[in-house]
Amino acid sequence: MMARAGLSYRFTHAITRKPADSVATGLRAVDTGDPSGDAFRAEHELYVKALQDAGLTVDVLPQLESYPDSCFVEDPAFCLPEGAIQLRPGTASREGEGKEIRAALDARFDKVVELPGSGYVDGGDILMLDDVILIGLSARTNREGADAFAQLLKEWGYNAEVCETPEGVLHFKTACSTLGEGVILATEVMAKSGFFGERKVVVVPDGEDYAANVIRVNAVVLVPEGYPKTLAAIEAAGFKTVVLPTHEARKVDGGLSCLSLRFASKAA
Ligand code: CIR
Repeated sequence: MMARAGLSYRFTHAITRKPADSVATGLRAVDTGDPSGDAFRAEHELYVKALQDAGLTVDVLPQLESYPDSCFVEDPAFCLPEGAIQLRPGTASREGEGKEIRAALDARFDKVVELPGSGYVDGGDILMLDDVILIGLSARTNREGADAFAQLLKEWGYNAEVCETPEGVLHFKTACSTLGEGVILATEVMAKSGFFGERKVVVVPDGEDYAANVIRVNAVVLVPEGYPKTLAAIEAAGFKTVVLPTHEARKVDGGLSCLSLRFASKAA
């Protein structure tokens, strides 16, 4: 079955959530200091403005103190023009975020379904390419969840493939992104994984792996601040960029993609 074109539509909307003060206790692999709620909210405002400047209507949900990582809205849901899927994040402190984001999905989509079964999928493990949606197994996304999600996507007319996120990488998309026009940005390890077949890959220069997580939003690619070699590589590949600070998000392993759910409304 051929997938519908995944990335050739214009995004019209995004859902975000203001970082809570409790983000200071957010999950992280390595402790490099606690993020500050105030500083994170200031960076978040710039992020929301960049999405608006790219032409999106942005819903900013209120901060949710009971879920320290809840500003990373990419993980509890996945959005397609046909509808949204409420996911089940695969770590105890975040599992309930699916229910928390449900009302925001219902407000924007006629069709919202919950991930079938009892497996786990984090949205950060889902990479949408033009002809296939890749689902990375990780410490957060298990086989049961990935298979159930792939089956659901197939029922909606999309090609889906399950692959292994490389060892030590939090989410599949921590190490790769789509730049648009069929081009992928990936760390060297991810680029060598074989997941991308013959597709064109821009490899993230040495020492800048964090910058593998960028987002293409309509005419521009949003790139994290502080990664000049990656920025130059993306621009050399012909993409227009906007640089944004992610210093607070980074302290709790967050990047640009995890801070929003981007989608095209059905009418667009
Ligand atoms: C977590 O560990 O779940 C958060 N501290 C960071 C989530 C980042 N999300 C993403 O990469 N999709």
